[in-house]
Amino acid sequence: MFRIFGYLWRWAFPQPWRQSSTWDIETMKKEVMKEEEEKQINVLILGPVGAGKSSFINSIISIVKNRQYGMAAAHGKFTKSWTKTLDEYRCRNLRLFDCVGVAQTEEEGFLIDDLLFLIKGNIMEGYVFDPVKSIKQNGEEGKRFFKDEPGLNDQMHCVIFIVDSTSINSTISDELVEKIDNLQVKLCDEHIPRILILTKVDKLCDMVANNIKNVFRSRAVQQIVKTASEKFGIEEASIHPVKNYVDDFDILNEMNIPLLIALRQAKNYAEDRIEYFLQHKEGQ
Ligand SMILES: Nc1nc2c(ncn2[C@@H]2O[C@H](COP(=O)(O)OP(=O)(O)O)[C@@H](O)[C@H]2O)c(=O)[nH]1
Ligand SMILES: [Mg+2]
Repeated sequence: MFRIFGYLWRWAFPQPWRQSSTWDIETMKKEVMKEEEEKQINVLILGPVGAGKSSFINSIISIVKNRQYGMAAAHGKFTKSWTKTLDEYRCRNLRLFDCVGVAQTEEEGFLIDDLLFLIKGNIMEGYVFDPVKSIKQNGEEGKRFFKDEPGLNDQMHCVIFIVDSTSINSTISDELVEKIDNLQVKLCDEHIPRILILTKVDKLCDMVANNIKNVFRSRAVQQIVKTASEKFGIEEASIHPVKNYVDDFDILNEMNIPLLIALRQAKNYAEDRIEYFLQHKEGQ
């Protein structure tokens, strides 16, 4: 009898598969968005069209402003790349770069070489990316926009891959997985950290749709994180399930926490990267 009751209890109230250190929003906000910070942090947000990149940027800025923000327009109906090149959004000391870069098909998106140059800070603002020719093969135009010795502020300090969680088991293309794979190898060589954000977890299971607080209790979300980890070769601890602000009117603590947990890791990794770069440079 008790055993059945215990089973039902665990079924109704599953233990969290990931312990989040706190659901206390003020502590989280202070940790992630320190007002006094001056060091500039550049984060490149990469992912296919429709993955939720613009919505993620809107969500982060909404949390900081404590009201809805919609400048990083989320164009749900467009299937082709809207963010043709690179859009920059500033949020305190954080610069978030919205970039399609990796796409579902081989023809779309950027060339891996160009992406790497962009991440290392070699490509100057205003350059129009060519889908078939890398900047190095782009003659005079390429030379004009190529910076040989980029400084710390020109570089991306962390890369966030954004993928729609509902695509993991179905529509995600081999090309996209391969492109992210190839890029990861290069990022690793360059000591540039990366994390993966899985959006739209509200569409994965009703328990999360009803209450985002269940995100770390949902077995469906846990399973998707595991599958994504295997698919992309990214450790589970660097994969973050989130629900973006899309049709939500109010800014809510429980919505903010998973988003801030993801951003906190990106910022921490970015700071580690900056430290590494400075130490490495001094050692030269
Ligand atoms: N349900 C749900 N929809 C989302 C979420 N994030 C984005 N979307 C929707 O997915 C579509 C594409 O989002 P968008 O941010 O434009 O993707 P982008 O092309 O990567 O910038 C839009 O219709 C968004 O409203 C999410 O977490 N949950
Ligand atoms: Mg977009």
